[in-house]
Amino acid sequence: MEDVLPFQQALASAKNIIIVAGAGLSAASGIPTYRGLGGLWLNFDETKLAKPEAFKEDPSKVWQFYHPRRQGCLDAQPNAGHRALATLCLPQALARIAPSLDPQWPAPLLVTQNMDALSSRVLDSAPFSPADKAAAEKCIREMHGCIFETRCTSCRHVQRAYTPTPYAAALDAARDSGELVDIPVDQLPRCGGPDNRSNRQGRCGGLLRPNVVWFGEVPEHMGEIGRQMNWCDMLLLVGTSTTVHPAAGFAKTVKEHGGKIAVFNLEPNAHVEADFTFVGPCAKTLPLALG
Ligand code: BV8
Ligand code: ZN
Repeated sequence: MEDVLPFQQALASAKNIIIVAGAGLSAASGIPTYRGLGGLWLNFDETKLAKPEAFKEDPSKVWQFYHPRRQGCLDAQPNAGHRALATLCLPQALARIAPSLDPQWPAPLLVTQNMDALSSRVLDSAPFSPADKAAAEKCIREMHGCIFETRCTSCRHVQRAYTPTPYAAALDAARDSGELVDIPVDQLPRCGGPDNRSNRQGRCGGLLRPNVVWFGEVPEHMGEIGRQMNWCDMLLLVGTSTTVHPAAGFAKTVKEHGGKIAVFNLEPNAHVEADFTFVGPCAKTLPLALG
């Protein structure tokens, strides 16, 4: 692994740090990445499923793509890479690792493309205290949404819960059949649950969708992220192929403003002019580099 000292010296003089994480960060937690070996998309065609038109046309099929993934994310545990990044968001760690941070911007922005919420869920266990959790959570931006959230296509009510897909009896049956089933739309997850046709629980009964950002949809927090990228002088790209926009363009913006780039990946990233490249599983390289 590349010598960490020059990177740590650059961190120590950085004023505005941003971390952009991708599926490689959660690989050690058992969640398949999208591209590359065993990539998720290899079995599904992203242009056919992860987009609003696909949901409009065949919500049953799109829900059958997300339902098992939500369970997979629920079963996954955060890894040492999530812990190392969360620690970097803590004031006490920053005082030691990055003492030159701009006081207006006291902590890194942890921008994750991942929908598994593992960068938040890692804060629910040791060594993090409730105060640590409160501090670190302020840094996290789930730019591609969260698989534990559903959004009602009628009233837009968003619900987040670290549970399996809600109101999913028909999805469970389809999954257990091992076949792709044409589930009638009124048996798909509905706003307020199956017994809510009469709006008894104050929810409308509308069709729910996974509250993730599909292709062609605007990612979350893009205004803030876009602005902060202009001030960023140290960008950490962790476990991302930088093939999905707009995240794919962040490194170029930082470079254009004279910032430095550190890549944490299983292989060097040909798309990025990195100043530091740590090749290896980021569950190992992050704790070593952020020491
Ligand atoms: C938008 C949720 C406009 C759904 C996802 C410009 C040019 C070309 C195309 C476009 C463009 N602008 C927009 C587009 C269209 C499109 C796009 O980029 N298409 C691509 C395919 C070309 N983008 C959009 O539509 C986006 N919307 O641009 O709106 C806009 C923008 C800004 C402001 C206003 C308006 C919306 C994109 C969101 C799509 N949703 N996911 C779902 O997952 O079901 S994308 C999906 O890919 C995931 O979110 C994932 O995170 C993301 C990126 O993939 P990675 O995370 O990088 O994962 P990948 O598997 O690719 O790579 C893993 C990496 O980790 C590899 O490098 C591997 O080597 C490494 N690795 C593996 N194991 C480890 C490891 N590294 C370290 N340790 C390990 N153990
Ligand atoms: Zn509703």
